[in-house]
This record gives sequence, structure tokens and C-alpha cells, in this order.
Amino acid sequence: MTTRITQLLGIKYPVIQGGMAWVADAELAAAVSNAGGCGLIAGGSAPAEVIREQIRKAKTLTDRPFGVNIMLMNPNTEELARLMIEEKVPVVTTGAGNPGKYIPAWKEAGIKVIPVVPSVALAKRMERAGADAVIVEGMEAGGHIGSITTMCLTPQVVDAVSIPVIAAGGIADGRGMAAVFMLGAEGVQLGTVFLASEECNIHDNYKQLVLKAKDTDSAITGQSIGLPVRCIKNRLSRKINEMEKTGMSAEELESFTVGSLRRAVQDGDLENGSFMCGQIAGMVHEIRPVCEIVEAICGEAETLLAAPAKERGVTLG
Ligand code: TUI
Repeated sequence: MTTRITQLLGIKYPVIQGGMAWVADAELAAAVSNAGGCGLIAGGSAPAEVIREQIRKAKTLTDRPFGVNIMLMNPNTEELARLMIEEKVPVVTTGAGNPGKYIPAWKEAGIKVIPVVPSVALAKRMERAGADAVIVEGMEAGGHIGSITTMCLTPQVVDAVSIPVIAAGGIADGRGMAAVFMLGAEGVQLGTVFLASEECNIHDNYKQLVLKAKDTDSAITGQSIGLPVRCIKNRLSRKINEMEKTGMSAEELESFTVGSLRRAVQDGDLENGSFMCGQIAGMVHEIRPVCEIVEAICGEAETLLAAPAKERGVTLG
């Protein structure tokens, strides 16, 4: 499957792994890159020196392109932005903000820059700022989200920009991939389905929650303070939602949730952890090796996209 994304990144399959904070380490990133996609190391959850080690480790685990995701709300963003250049990271994706001021230096260093955007307006700004592509992330996704669905955001951004568009949020099989390709996307970013991979180093409680989750098992916390985060419903999410109804401040919410993602990923703390996860978890039922996930999704998408309408149960005319 060749698209402008496979050509831009020099990869076999147009699949990017989400830069999941505390989750996406060198091992997961290298597994995705070795499978023919583009793996990402999360730059959002550790000091710059730890990220430097992770980048160097990934280089020992794969000779294929990989990237780093920079969560722009992080206080050490400036330092991480420089680190990308020092370590010659091939691909940088960004989330949770506007990376405009970093783009010129990254481009100068030959880095491929792919911001996550939650709206048409930001997609157009990123194109003008020199981004190579954009990732449109619908509110079906896990973690920090915008307010528009993948189904609505993808075609609107595809129509608004000329650079290639990668769709994220709600995709975990070949049907989802084929669907966003029909909307004009040229790549997919997958997060939740990689939580349920053998190479994903999260606590087993987290994986089991993903496998057990039904379609309606996620909640959005932080909406009331303008920081919506999708996670699996548990004691913490219910407590936050209750506190939000009584009008909690951003500071109160932050002090309440600080460390909650780490508690989920490392401790598997079912009551006090924030198990960030997309709505598509209801369709994820088994733990598989990364390469099996990538090949199954792309193989199924290819078959669907190539199949005449009749084979898909659609009679034309
Ligand atoms: O960034 C994500 N997902 C994340 S980051 C994260 S870590 C975290 N921990 C605790 C609280 C909050 C976050 C977990 N999941 N996805 C990409 C994404 N970017 N989603 C939404 C956006 C976004 C939002 C606003 C991107 C740009 C933006 O721009 C606003 C502006 O400045 O124009």
C-alpha cells in the first residue's frame, strides 16, 4: 500500500503508532517500525535525558524510521525540541498545542514534522507553518482529545489542506482503516490496539481493562476545565466527574489527577489510575504481537478498498 505517507516517511505500511505518554517506549516504537509502520516514543512523560536514552535504544532495536511525540503542555518542551535536533530524530509528531514556533528549526534539521490537530483551523495553520502532514484525531481517541469525531474531522481537513492527512481515533481494524481512506486519509495512527500488544510494556491490569472494555466503558474527564481526557471508567473517573459537577478549579483537578497516568501504566492501580483508552477498545479482544496487528489491519483494509461494491454487499444502479 503506497500513499504520500509511506513515501514521506520511507515506510512499508501507512501506520503510525500513537505517542502515548508513559506507554510508548523504545521497545514498542521499534516493534512498530520493524513491522513496517512508524513507531513513536512518548516525549511527554520523562526528563529529556531519559528520552535521549530511549531514542538511542530505539536506534539499536531498529534500523527503520521512527519518531518522537512531543506533548506540548509539558514544561520541558523547549529542551525536548532541541533534543530532537541533537539526536537527529527522523520524525516528530506533536500533541496538545500549536508547535508552530519549533517547526522552522526542525525542518532545517531535516526532521519530518507531523502535528496532531483537532480542527480544520489548526490544520490550515500547520500547513502554512511548513508541516509535512497532519494527524487528525477524533474524540473517539483515548487520552487528551478535541471535540470533533474522526468521521467528521477527516474529510473536512482533507478538503482544507494539500498536505497528506493521517486519521486517528476509533481505528482498530481494516474496516476502520478502509473507512478513513475513503474519507481521504492517506495513513492511520493507532493507539488503543497497540495497548493490547505483546511488546507494550504496561501493567497487565491495564491490558486486561482494555480487553474487557465494552463500547460504553470510557468516560471523559476534565471537560469542565477545558482539558478533556478519555479514559476507562473507574473510581477515579467517577470521582472526577462528580467533582466537576460541583465546579472544581483547574488547580483542584490537577492536584487530584497528578500521577494518575503513571499509577495506571506502572502500578496497574485500578482505583486511582487514569487508564487512557479509546472508544474502540470494545473491539479489542486479544493480545497479539505488533507485527500481526499491523499486517492484519493493512491486509484487511487493502482487501476492502480493492473489493468491488458487490463483494461488500452493495448493489449499484
Ligand atoms: O495529546 C494527545 N493525547 C494525549 S496527551 C496525554 S498526557 C496528558 N496527561 C494528563 C492530562 C492531559 C494530557 C494523553 N493523551 N493527543 C493529541 C491531541 N492534540 N489531542 C488534542 C490535541 C490538540 C488540542 C489543542 C492539539 C492542538 C491544540 O491546539 C490548541 C491551540 O493552541 O491551537
